[in-house]
Amino acid sequence: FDGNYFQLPASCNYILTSHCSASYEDFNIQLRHQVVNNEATISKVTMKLQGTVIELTKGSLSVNGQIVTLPFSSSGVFIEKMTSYISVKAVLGLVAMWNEDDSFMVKLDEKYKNQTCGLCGDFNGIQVYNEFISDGNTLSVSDYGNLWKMDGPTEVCKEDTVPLEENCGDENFCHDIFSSSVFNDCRGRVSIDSFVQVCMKDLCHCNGTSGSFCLCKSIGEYSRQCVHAGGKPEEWRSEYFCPHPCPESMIHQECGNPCTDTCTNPEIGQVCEHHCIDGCFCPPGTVFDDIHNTGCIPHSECSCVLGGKIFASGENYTSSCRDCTCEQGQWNCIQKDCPHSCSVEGGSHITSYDGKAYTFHGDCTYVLSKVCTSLCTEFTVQGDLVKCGVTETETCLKSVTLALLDGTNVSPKMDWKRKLNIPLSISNLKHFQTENIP
Ligand SMILES: [Ca+2]
Repeated sequence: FDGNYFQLPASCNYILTSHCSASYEDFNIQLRHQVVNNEATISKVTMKLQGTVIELTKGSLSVNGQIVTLPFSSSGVFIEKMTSYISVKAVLGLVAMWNEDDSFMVKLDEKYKNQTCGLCGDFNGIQVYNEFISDGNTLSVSDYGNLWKMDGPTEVCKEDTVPLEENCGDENFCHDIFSSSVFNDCRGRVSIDSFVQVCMKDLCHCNGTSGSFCLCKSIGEYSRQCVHAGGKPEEWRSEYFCPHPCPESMIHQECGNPCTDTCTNPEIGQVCEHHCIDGCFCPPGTVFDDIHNTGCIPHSECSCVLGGKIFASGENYTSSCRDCTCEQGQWNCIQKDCPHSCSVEGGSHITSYDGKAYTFHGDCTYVLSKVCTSLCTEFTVQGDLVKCGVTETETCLKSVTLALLDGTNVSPKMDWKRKLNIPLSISNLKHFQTENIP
């Protein structure tokens, strides 16, 4: 938290940070290192956030022992997958991000200043106090690491015996790397001193070659810290220098928008509240195809989904009420004239034009339907509901009256059944006795 950069090459489980100066521990974050194919990675992160236990491993996530899928939200904890990172937010004032590989970041609210311990230090604003210099004593990195090692119940983890204090590189060479013009915007935001020290140690692992490989992790971390401090490093990776592989159709960026525009959410990047992050992103002008999950495509090629079926861009579907075309992942619809019906059944069961069914026991003449929007009423349908049994709830539709504006005859033999369909094509004023209505 205080800006010190150091290197701890070990495959143990460590307390990264915990809330240790209060009687109740708001948070405790532990992470386990692992070396896979000579590459250091983080294999597991365990977070206790106000009693909620979150366990993150590559490709799997559990909360209080239950496997969950993302996005997840419960008990003041919100976990989501963003471009290249899994983000865990806790209302207590903590945001953590893991790239499911070698980078884990935790950002704490100011209220925890001077109240934390673990590898991240005491958050007192002073770089080496009380981490590597405490009560007048100086601690080596491995001593400091040992302080925060947390073995599992049946585990005795030994740190690798790498000569931590050895320097192999030239200080000026390392200084030049972090002072390079691609990091101009980082100057004054992140101190390069501790990065230069680690760089000199890194060079012990370069096997005397001029290859840049052994420095990529440190330069990558400097770049991330710069972004975290509000800077914008230029793209310093290339095909030949610390290349960062990305899935096909994606590109690597040091400072990209973590909220990915997708086919179903094409403008989320514009309302993103997170600062930029490094990782693989869709190139400008494209969005992530979250329908086929195949990569980045131009927005115009996005498919649409309806009732679980996928429609390609430009495909149509037609229903009784509208004609729709899939355009840029959205349905563009033209409304059609669309007949709906309203019915009275059994003398008391009414179903409205919009499908709402209800029961009403009347004993009077009622307006079943009329035009309300124009001054001249084009039609009115009235129904006489009367009691027709021994109990209050036995009612019948005794007669229906259709009142229209002009005087064309309507056949009384017209099959009314129990439904009246609109729009009506008759224009008349007529009264029916509804013998044929039960
Ligand atoms: Ca400190």
